[in-house]
Amino acid sequence: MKKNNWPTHSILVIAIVATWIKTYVVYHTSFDLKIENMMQQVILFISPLSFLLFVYGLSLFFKSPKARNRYIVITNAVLTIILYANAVFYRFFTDFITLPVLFQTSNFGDLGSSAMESIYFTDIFFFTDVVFLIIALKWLKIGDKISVVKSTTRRAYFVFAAAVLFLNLGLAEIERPQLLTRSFDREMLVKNLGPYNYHLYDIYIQSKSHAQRALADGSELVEVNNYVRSNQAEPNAEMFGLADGRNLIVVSMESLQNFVINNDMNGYEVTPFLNSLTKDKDTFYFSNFYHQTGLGKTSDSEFIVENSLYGLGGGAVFFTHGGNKFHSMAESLNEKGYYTNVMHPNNKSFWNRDMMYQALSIQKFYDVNSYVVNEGDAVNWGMKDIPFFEQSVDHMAQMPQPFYSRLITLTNHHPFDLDEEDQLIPPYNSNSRTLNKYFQSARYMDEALKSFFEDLKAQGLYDNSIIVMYGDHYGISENHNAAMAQYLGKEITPYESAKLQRVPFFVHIPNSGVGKEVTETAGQIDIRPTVLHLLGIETAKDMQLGADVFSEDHEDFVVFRNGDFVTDKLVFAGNACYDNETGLQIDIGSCEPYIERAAQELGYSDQIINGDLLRFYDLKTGNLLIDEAEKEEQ
Ligand code: GP9
Ligand code: MN
Repeated sequence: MKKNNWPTHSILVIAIVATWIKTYVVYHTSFDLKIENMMQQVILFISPLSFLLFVYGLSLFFKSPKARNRYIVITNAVLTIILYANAVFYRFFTDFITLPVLFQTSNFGDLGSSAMESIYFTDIFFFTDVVFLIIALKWLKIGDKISVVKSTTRRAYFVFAAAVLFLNLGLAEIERPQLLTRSFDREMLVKNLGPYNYHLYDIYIQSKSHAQRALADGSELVEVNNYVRSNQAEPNAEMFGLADGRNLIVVSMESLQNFVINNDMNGYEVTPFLNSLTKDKDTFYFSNFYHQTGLGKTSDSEFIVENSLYGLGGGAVFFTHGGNKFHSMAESLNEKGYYTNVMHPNNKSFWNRDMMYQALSIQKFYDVNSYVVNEGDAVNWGMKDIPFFEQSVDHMAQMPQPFYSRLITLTNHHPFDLDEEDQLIPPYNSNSRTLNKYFQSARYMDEALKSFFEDLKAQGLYDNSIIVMYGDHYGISENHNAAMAQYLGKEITPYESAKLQRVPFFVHIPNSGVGKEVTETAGQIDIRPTVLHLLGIETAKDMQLGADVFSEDHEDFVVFRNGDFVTDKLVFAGNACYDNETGLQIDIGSCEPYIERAAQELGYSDQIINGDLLRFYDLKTGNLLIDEAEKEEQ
């Protein structure tokens, strides 16, 4: 037998290094990860390490060399299988595996017969390190010895592993602030956390949702249903069906706040096209309309529009509850014979859209792969709005009609960078570069919208469509209050901050002649019933928390995701009550009844989502399927 001079824990080091290198190689060979700078490269490199240190480090607890070696080989094999499964999945879906897809068999329908085709002979190399470890153990006898590890040494080892994890998270936080709470892109998670930590994180998120769902009691729906029914708003007879049968085009205007509308910046009009619509005979312009999003930002606004429910308080519902049952606006329109789709030139896994859109019954997602992004056509977060609209209209021209297309713009996104040729007005002059650029970027979006309308006309799609546009959420956060105060010429109190959450909302119905400014206090949650009624679709049975803005019964009451609210008379923000007219602080007593109502409404929405309660609701009949709930419970 060969003499073995290898230090006792060599096999541990070899396993870590081999898996680490393999993972890093797989990053570059099997996944198409966009690496934009050196820092991202560094994060990518160290990202698998912390997990590997932990998982292989458990081998330090073993006393027999045989058991220890077996543990290391099995761990290595399992990690290899996880990595390989992701690589094969990626060949199909350009996405990483998330727990729910393993249970969504429909996804694998596509896989079936062609699965074999996506397995290559060269995939053997995925298992190189497994073979290598076995050789090291069996023939080189590297793992034959073991010595009891002192608990102080072990502790030092795990402290080191933890330090690597925190270094990793710290760098990721610098590179992608709020990665774990906000930026829910699977690709970003994998890039920043490594594939193994990503799976742990995914399991955590999914099991939390799963547990809440399992604990939910279908009878909770009784109270929610009573609330929804008692707040029902009857459609306005004159408006109902006004746009019957037309195509529905919904545009999400990235980060557009209402303060730029009909306003100028150092003498430059910021949104000339939208300003013209505020006075247009075919356009309803809602000037007291609020976004209601939380951490899920754009995705929250999508969620609110599709479901007329609130997003969640603690994260992006698109990410945490993509497996729920929903009754979306798309579903109602599918039933009416519409071809439903979303157009957004970004990575499809961003905000978990690819999964969520299935849950929302959206028939087709035109993601970045449906667009040709030529040299010079991208800036900031991706494809510029003008070419995006242009190619989207080309897609629309090919669609069966009527269609429902929801378009999500991207250029007017923080940090609001623009190419020189797209800067149609000069920047503002405050101490906030963000605000300074915001005006230019909003000006560009306005230009893009104008060309969008022209494209629609040129393709003959304009007259038979209704175009709905809304700002998705704020673009200028409270960090820029000083600059905002300079621009608006007044101090930004909590009252002003709340009023700054107004986003423009337009409903443009070509050749209708009924347009006007609507000053009702309303919010994104009202979009769905308002629009469906215009298309002549009843919503009386929908489990929704919004109401048709044109209805006599519509209440001037908008709830923010944090529990603040606005009515036509009051504003509740920063724990204080204000007179909506004057902005003066008033006795909290005036706000109290609404504070409760706001909490109640958010609570009902959370209950529906966390308990996945719509699985107990029959949309056709409006019946609660409580018996089914009880059956499921048993
Ligand atoms: C990403 C885009 C922007 O695809 O929708 O997301 P946001 O950061 O605004 O939520
Ligand atoms: Mn957005």
